[in-house]
Amino acid sequence: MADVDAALGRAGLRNGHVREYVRYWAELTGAARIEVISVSDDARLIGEGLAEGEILPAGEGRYYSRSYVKDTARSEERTVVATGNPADKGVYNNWRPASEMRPLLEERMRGASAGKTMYVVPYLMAPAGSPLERYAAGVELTDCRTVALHMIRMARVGVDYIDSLADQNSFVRAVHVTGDLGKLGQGTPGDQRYFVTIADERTILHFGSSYGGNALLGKIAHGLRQAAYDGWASGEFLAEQFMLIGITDKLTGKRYHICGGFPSASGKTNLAMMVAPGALSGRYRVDFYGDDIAWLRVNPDDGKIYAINPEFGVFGVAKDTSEVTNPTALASVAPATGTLFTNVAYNDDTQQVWWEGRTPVPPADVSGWRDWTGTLISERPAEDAGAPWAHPNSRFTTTLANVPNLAPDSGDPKGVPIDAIIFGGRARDREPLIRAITDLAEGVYDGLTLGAEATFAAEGVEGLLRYDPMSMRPFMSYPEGAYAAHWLKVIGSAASQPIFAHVNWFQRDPDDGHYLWPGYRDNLRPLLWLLRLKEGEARGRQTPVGIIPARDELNLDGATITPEDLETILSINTPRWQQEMKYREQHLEQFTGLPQGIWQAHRRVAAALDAAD
Ligand code: OXD
Ligand code: MN
Repeated sequence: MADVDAALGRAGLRNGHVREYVRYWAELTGAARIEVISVSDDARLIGEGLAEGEILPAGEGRYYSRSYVKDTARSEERTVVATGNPADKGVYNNWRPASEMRPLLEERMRGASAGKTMYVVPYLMAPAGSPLERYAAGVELTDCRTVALHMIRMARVGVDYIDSLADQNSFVRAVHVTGDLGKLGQGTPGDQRYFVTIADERTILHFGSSYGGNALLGKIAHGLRQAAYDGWASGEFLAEQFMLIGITDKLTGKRYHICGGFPSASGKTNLAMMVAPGALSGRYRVDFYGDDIAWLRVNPDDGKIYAINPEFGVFGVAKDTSEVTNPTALASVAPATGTLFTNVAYNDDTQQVWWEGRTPVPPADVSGWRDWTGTLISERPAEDAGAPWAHPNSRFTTTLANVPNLAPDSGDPKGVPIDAIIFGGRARDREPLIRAITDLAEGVYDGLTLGAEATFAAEGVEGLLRYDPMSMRPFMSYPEGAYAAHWLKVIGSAASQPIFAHVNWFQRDPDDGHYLWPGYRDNLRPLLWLLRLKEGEARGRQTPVGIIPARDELNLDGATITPEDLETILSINTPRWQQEMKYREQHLEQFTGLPQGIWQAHRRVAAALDAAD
């Protein structure tokens, strides 16, 4: 049995509530040793991980790890939000009673860390001094060293964050136990894994994975699920899966901030790390604040909405990251950045890493290269010859400080004022390049009906989206009707209202399938139009689904797009929209207690489409 008090004492951890919490879980999980982690432990932990073979060197100051083959992604089916109140059940939160889940998780975790070290990781999911600091502190207990290394990159980690709490008991208790990964029946009816947020007890219990999305508990479980619940319960803030950027007009000196949600694989990280296209870079600069989470509150002093990125790093998808799609990301994972790569391809001889899309074709000389499962490329069986070298969900983990265009004020505890909130799906038709929405209920309605084309087309329901409200479907922690009402209340209380917009970079030509809009850096152009519209410097064209740019209002200097393609992405296909409205109605009908304002917005848009027909 670990000597908990001695370990906590050595680390100078005085918070009595934390000490009691660590003692309880150390005993239950049977951990052999306790180690309290601060950021200053990084080099030592890296050295130990290398010595144990848990991580491999990936060139100067970069590291590589492979996860268990059946443990490479989040599992939505095994993820549960539990509370003591059945009224907290929503459509997407997989609600279960806390009284059922806690004993279940304790049973799975009992003795499951025997012989292992339990790392105590005190962390803060906010810049220190933030007005939301009391929701940001947590202590992750993990029996996996690589998870501790990731946490050091993704959160502010150190004992002081937890010892200096005004309310010593106001921290999230976040317990991660890996379990015996080879015996958990991942994806089978006997699946042993459970990823549970007991939201009204501010306790997270994750068992059965060491993949980041399941195991870095500060990020998704705390930063999104728990924080969304806290924001609702306190009435104080919103926690959303949003990117956050700043745009500076160097000519006028004005600075703007935009945040927004995009379902997976809709280009959120690329947008967050965007640099201005060459022809516009003399005038505009884009600054990065965050690519995945924003917490939003209204500052009572000036009535503006302020956003912070609670994270300290980026846990980005490697696939398709290249000099063309995201040069900023590549610079952020350059040598000497301390980056951890997971499940990309790795070369034993050269310590290089590679993933699909990094270069147009894989390295020609395959010697030394292993795929993400650890199999030598040269020895893969013939039937696997075309299989990807990297896992599609392979990742890079790097700190914000490594992002070259990190905003100079990114650590400002009060956050930055928000001018616009955008939602972006992935739609091959119907959705124009951008449509602006000036009414709050209509903006929230648009977020609730956000979606991306998924496999539905293959299943025969052509044009039906996989709806992903506000891009929060996997992270919803309370009922959707209350979620919409909370949005209306929080944003509605701001004296200075943001403009909303829906964007779509993915329209295609129905005949040859080419993308109509060049995307990537050029995505700045519609955002500049949106800001000009808000400033009253552009008027756009009102349509039933929002205001779209008049053709001559988009700054297209240096852009390559044909007049025909431009025409298509700046027009509204009324019959397709009318079809979409029927799907939306079914989608919204699932949500009990949806505010009347949202239904009114839906009916207004439907009636305007019918009138335009
Ligand atoms: C996610 C992530 O799964 O950010 O959304 O990792
Ligand atoms: Mn995410």
